[in-house]
Amino acid sequence: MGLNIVGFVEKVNGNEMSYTTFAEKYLSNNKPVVITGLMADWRARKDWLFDDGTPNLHFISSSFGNSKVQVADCGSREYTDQKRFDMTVAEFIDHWLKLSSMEHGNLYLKDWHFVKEHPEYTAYTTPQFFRDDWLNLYLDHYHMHEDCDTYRKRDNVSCSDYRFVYMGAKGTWTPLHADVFRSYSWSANVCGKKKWYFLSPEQRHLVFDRNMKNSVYDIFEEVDDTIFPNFTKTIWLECTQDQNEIIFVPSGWYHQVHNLEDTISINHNWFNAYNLSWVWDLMLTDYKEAREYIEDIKDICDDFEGVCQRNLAANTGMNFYDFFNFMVRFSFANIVQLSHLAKSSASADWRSSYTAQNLIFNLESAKDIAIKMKLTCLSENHNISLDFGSVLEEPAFLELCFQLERTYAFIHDKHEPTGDKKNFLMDELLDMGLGKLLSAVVCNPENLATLIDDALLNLVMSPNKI
Ligand SMILES: O=C(O)CCC(=O)C(=O)O
Repeated sequence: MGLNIVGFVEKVNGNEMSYTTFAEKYLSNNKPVVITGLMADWRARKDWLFDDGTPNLHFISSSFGNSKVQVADCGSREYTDQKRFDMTVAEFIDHWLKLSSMEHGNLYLKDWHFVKEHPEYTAYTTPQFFRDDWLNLYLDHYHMHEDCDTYRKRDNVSCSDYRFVYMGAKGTWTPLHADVFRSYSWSANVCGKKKWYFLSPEQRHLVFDRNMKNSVYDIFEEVDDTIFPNFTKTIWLECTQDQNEIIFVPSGWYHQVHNLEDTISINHNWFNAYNLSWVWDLMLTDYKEAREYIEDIKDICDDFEGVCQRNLAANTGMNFYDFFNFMVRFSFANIVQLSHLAKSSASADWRSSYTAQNLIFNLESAKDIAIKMKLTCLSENHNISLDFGSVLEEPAFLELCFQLERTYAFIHDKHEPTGDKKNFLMDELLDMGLGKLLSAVVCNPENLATLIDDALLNLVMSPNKI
């Protein structure tokens, strides 16, 4: 029986849509959309393609051939993914060039950390709609998971960012999945054509087995209804994405993707205030699973909670403490930016500006998650303690604050500030009556929620200090 396809993904011209409309219609409603008109001046389109729009594989091989990348064999399955192995880009392209025009490719280059490896080569600029990206902004300055054995085993680049290039001949594909951390993703076709099949998060349980452990791998193979009894009830959205089009994939939507032509795409995973709760909810589910898995050693384990957290990080890329550290630093940075805005704004109603509203929304959503975290976990016997004063002295934090300022200036005012970033932080906090925050120490989610409340009370609720 074929798939029950009930609709298509909407297509809009990105040049005719404001950021606020995108945020309200698609980020907030968690709805997929294809956006056109945003890739015209990308260098990747000029350098990586021939005039007829087909990929110039010789250029890519001669310019970036030494890069080590992961290649998936689309014809063989390994657990929940395709079998992957390492190759150089040159080896991958050699293989691709040997395919005859009639042959379908099986090798698919995935998750190439192109920006990280070639920062000097600006292949593209991230469109405004996808700039409010806390994940990559943070990873540009900090590691998500610092000092555990599992992290050291990974190579330097593997979890350094979530900005990727994908390249595959016609016929290559990606099995059914939802994205890492339940992040959003965007994927731009530099050339080629992709077919996407989407299942909404409300239907997610229908592609799982009775124990909710394994999900369907390929929606086009014979799905065994004794294992996946509800698969026949699923309803799908379909989308054909052409070259120069960017698709927005919302949080928690399962999707399977097929390259209908030789295709090169650029994609990012990201999260922000709109989908932070998705990230936390998934982490909690993964944590419970990691705990259940080793429940039988609980009584003989000295540090059972520590082992659970280590396994959680090994399985997913971060644990509660990593996420909490991230949340605290990110909240600090938003408070700094809000006080900077209050101080530098000439107008008395600075609070109603788009940037101020965005920063306030960020802090409120971080507070909501801190409250959720407080209700569920984060034992007291851990060694997290971040004090505002010391974080302000971290060079990486200074850079994070500056990048945050640039991000919202680009999104809301369409310009990026220059100027000396080192001047403002401490003095401005003192000027804004936030001196108390400098000695604040955050050890648990409750401290974080209180700190955010205090900052918002001082900056937003109190009479204007300007
Ligand atoms: O393009 C592909 O093959 C898969 C991309 C994907 O799953 C994503 O961007 O979330």
